Amino acid sequence: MSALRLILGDHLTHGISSLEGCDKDNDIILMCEVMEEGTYVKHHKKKIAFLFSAMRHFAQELEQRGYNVAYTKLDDPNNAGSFTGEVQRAITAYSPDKIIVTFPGEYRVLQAIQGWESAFNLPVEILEDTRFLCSIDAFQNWAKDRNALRMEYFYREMRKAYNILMNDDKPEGGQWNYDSENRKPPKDGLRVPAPYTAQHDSITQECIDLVSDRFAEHFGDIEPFYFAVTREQALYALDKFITERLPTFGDYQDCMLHGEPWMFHSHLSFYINCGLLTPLEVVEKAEDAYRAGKAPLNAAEGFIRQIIGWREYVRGIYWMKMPDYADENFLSASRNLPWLYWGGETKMNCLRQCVRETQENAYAHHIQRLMVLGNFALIAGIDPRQVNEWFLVVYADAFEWVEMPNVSGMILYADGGHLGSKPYAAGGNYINKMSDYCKKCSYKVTKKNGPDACPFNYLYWDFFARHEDQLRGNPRLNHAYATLNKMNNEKRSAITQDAARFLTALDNEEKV
Ligand code: FAD
Ligand code: DLZ
Ligand code: SF4
Repeated sequence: MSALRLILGDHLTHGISSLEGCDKDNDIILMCEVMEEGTYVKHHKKKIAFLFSAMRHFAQELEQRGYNVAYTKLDDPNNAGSFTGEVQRAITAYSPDKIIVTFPGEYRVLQAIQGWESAFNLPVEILEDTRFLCSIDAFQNWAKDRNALRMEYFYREMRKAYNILMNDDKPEGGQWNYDSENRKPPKDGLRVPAPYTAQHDSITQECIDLVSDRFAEHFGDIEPFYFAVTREQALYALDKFITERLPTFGDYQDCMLHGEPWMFHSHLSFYINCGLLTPLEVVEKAEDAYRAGKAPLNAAEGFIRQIIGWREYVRGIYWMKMPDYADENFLSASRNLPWLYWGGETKMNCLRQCVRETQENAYAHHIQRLMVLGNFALIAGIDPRQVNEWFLVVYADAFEWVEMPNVSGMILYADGGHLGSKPYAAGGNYINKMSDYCKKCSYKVTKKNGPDACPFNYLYWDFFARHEDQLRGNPRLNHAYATLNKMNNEKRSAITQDAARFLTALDNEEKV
């Protein structure tokens, strides 16, 4: 008996379930770089080079551990171009008795895998992805009897189940959540530590050259390239985060500073999502730092909540709601994604900064994704399919299971409130409070109307006015609707006219 064990680009963990019980003498480990995965959406160049290099390094480690690895490089002349084609080729070459694969991170890939049993007339075992702390079934059990799903309650269950930041059966410090302590605005002279920059070896250089050649027209800068591509490097990046950034992670979690793309965030999502790090080990390191007195509770709790709370929660929602999730559009948003998301010129400094940093780094931190890029997409009424595609393309950590709930659920309210209790719409004031972007902007954040007023200000009210029928019944929006309804006709018509003028210019690809 021999098995063909397929390791996908986000399965790069030595303890992955598809390697369990492997017969090193007879089983074949298949890994493949395929054009279909690189182009079904046109991923950022850095994302592709990162994944290819991490895959090649992982394959090398597997070989060193005695596995038989069949690795297809993208430029192999025999490359069949897709997972299905490569599995077919491996079956012809090795005649395995069965195929084993860990549950994939995208519904599209799951569908392809589910077709292999009949296509190849071989048993296919799809194993649980045990790197996640909550299985898909466990999430559905948790969700099934609830009218409304809320991350906070799910998160508490996870804390208890894994005994993380617990004091017997009570939350450490007496509170489950220290979010209110995590919203400090940036103070003058705030010093941000330099981010981890890995040196690249010949394998990474080969991937950079390959991507520059084959994906030349894709969005994004390929160099400089500083991602960790091995577990050893990713562990180093983790340690560096724990010592240098975690202590202030909580305080400045929501801050944005001109020219500071990394802030006090961990920049570990790429490594966790592709498997170089596991979520549990990252969380345990953060808890250890807190227990050793090296990080305050608000920082450790805030960080841990993102991983065992949000990360697991969005995955649960994705698998519970797919495939219909991809088509949801509660607010019937239909505007085309403006060119400025691809680097087109804009006078809005916040958007310009966030897009430029995304282009350079294949990374933007959470508050940039949520409050600038996402908030604008929401209040400008951009088509969820196009917004989802953009977010899947541009970030090196983007896989559909995590990207789609954040986009359709968290920023666009396209699911009508399944993931979050209200749309995350905000005017320019919030961006001004949490960043220094407005100081260098052509628009005036303090002005509410007129050609030089911050567009976020009137688009915000125009959004609530446009969607009054769908949103007014939401108790969390009572305050917003009370304020809107107190506005006199003159004010309301100024908002409508400014929004119409701005959105027409946006649609005409004028520089706004
Ligand atoms: P940190 O701020 O240091 O957070 C620590 C870790 O918590 C992250 O590494 C990540 O694993 C996890 N995390 C934090 N927030 C979330 C969240 N909302 N959902 C899931 N995990 C979370 N994250 C992705 O991994 N891939 C995506 O494609 C992605 N798309 C997003 C799209 C939008 C519109 C928004 C608002 C958020 C998105 N996120 C995504 C979540 C979050 O922005 C990123 O995980 C985070 O910015 C990664 O940077 P970091 O590692 O420095 O995170
Ligand atoms: C994103 C991506 C890219 C660009 N290329 C590959 C690839 O060549 N081979 C591979 O195994 N995976 C790749 N991936 C990740 C997949 O598109 C997909 O997200 C995961 O396989 C889902 O588990
Ligand atoms: Fe962004 Fe408005 Fe501030 Fe300009 S003024 S940076 S558009 S929030």
